[in-house]
Amino acid sequence: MSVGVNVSVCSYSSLALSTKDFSSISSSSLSLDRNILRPVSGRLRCKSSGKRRIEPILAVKESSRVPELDSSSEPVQVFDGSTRLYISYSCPFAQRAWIARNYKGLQNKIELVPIDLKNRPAWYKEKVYAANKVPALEHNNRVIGESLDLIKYIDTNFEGPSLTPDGLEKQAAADELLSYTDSFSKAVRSTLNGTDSNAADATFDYIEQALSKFNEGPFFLGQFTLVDVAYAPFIERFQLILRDVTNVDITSGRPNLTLWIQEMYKIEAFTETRQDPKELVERYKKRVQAEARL
Ligand SMILES: N[C@@H](CCC(=O)N[C@@H](CS)C(=O)NCC(=O)O)C(=O)O
Repeated sequence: MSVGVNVSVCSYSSLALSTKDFSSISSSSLSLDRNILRPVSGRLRCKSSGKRRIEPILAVKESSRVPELDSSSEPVQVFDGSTRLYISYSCPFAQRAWIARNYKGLQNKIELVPIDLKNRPAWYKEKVYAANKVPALEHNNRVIGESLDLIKYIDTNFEGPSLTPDGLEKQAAADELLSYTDSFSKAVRSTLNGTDSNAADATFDYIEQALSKFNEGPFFLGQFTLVDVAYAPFIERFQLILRDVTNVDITSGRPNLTLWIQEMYKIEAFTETRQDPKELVERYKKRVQAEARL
């Protein structure tokens, strides 16, 4: 396979879902999601079937998302008592924190501040987050980063439905799965960049197995938790990219993963944060091509 090196999974805004995804979204979530999801027509190529077919697509109303701040934007009034979540619409790590904030119903408590990473405001590094990355949360006169820490922080320091699993056994399983997230991404990337053709398959087998452990619900620990939040942005991207680039359907022969994906697409806190799949894949390919030219 000749798809290049240094694979990352960031992409850009707007949202579209394939027929399969579309069918799994409840009508209630669509009607509630009025600012984000609007049906439009479009095409999505599905290489796994080898055919080009017309599929309905749901797209984000671009104007409904707050524009990203760039180098020309005025600095925000940092530490003025507001709570702000700095994200990029394209960043899967930031998406984790965004999902947690949405799920807990904190839309009015935590302001979303999207940053244009390609044309970052200088004040972001100087005044907000010295690491100069997203996500970052400004809360109680300090700034916290690192997505896995942040989703735990949001869960424990704010009101709303808990994302922490019940009981010691599930908490131990959560710790194990959260510590596996980097290995998971690394494995998929090594298949995408051609260094290990079997790694993605093996890591998705691990995920399938993990999803079978607690069977009182479709999520990793039965109930919806931080673990689902941590994996969702990555599984979403990898499903699309692997299908398009390697012609592999990660759900094939994996019923637990199939169900998990279907159920995730019923969670508005997640669907509100999704990117346009077609655009996501196109940007991925462009980036890989650019990296290959270096
Ligand atoms: N380990 C960090 C990774 C965050 C990260 O790499 N974010 C990317 C965007 S997806 C970023 O801000 N990159 C900017 C840069 O590295 O300069 C986390 O989990 O939050």
